[in-house]
Amino acid sequence: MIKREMRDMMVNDTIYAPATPSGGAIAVVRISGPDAHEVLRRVFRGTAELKHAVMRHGGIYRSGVQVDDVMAVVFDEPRSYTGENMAEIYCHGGAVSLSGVLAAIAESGARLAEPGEFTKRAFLNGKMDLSAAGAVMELIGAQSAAGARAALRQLKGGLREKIEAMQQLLTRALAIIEAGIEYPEEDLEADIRRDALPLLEEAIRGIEEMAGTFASGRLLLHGVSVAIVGRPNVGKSSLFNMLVGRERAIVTAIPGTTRDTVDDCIVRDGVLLRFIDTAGMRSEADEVEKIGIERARSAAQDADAVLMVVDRSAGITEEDRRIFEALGREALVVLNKADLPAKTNAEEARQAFGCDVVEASAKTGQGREEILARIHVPEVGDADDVVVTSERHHAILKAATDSLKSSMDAFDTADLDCVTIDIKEAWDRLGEITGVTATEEIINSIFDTFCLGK
Ligand SMILES: Nc1nc2c(ncn2[C@@H]2O[C@H](COP(=O)(O)OP(=O)(O)OP(=O)(O)O)[C@@H](O)[C@H]2O)c(=O)[nH]1
Ligand SMILES: [Mg+2]
Repeated sequence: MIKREMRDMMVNDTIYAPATPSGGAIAVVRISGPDAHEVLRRVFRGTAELKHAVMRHGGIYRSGVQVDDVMAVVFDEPRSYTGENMAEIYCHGGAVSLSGVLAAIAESGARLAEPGEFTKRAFLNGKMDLSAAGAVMELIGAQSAAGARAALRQLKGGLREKIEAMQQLLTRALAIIEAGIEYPEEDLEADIRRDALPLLEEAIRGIEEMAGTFASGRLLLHGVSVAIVGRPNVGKSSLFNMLVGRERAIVTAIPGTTRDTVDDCIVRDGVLLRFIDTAGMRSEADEVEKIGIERARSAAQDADAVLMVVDRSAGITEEDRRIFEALGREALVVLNKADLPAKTNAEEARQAFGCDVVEASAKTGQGREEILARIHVPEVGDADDVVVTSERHHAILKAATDSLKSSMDAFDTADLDCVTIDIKEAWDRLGEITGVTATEEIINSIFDTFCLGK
């Protein structure tokens, strides 16, 4: 309903946008809307007639002057990304030629698209459901192969299929219960229970299972964050550089070098690991350093894993113990500077902290593999399964489960009207994932996060 209203509002204009980041050899400009082919014809003179999905060579002209030599293609509605008439121009990526092409298009009756407007139109025209549309951005932003695979799964409609299967169970349960409401005199209550409850139970199980994949999904897409903490000068930044494989953070012999958190990623076994270097923690710090220490603390709280760095050549100090206690969570203790004479050892550290310990040297690279292997990566499900990757979807699944549980409770009070209200509520919540029941506000908020030209 909402979808149709939104579509009616936007069908009448034709939009355009560059679809590629600036600075490349080739830039792709997209045009979509009822006049897309017309707009292209006004600016393009090709060697042959434009035809659905056939690439043509030609020039783009602005006020009679050629601004670029390009390839162009048109797509007939509904056989296009957006479901509307579309055109794409593959022009040179130089700033001057590209802006000439864009100006020519703008002068021919198209308006610059808003971020995400192409995909929004694809959604409104029924080319993809809302979960697939959201996955487009996740795919573009994915930083690991596994994350990209998870997004691609959703793009192909994997999540929609599961949601629709759950909604079907609820529809069947509703039909049974509503029949009972219509014929109250027949005293069908026992039958209704027998037939409807298993459907609700199955739906709850299915939805909870989906919600349970969020831990994996979050990991696949956003990776595992690993905060590196410890007192000043123990070699946190050196270790950080050693782990990410480049000189990213500043290292000096002066305690208090790192003042703000710095992060960088690597991909290991298909999973993204995001390391966060932090300011050394100490009590007598100046104003700036204090802020840095506060950030270090919150990074350590929020991270999926913590590396607590101790200078093996200095031994375990009171300050190390205090920092560890303040962490209040498990960490992998790294005894750094293993290339220097030792003042402590792994056994002693294990006893002092009660944690897993690795001896390493940021200077020689010793211990890198061991650290990476011991970072606890929570069990990641098979990336080829459908996994929930979005916080919003996770919250919706939780809310739907709650509604269904309360519908089961309402059964006990034998108030069938209440039961159906809760089931309908759950059905609607699920529909917010695929978009059938999403409000205009929800739809807009999703596309607002998109990049231009997508
Ligand atoms: N020999 C040796 N020196 C190291 C090693 N790791 C770091 N260092 C030295 O220790 C000093 C401090 O290193 P940083 O990496 O800046 O230490 P940090 O923990 O980040 O220090 P802050 O940012 O001040 O908290 C530098 O002089 C490094 O060269 C190591 O494994 N072996
Ligand atoms: Mg540092």
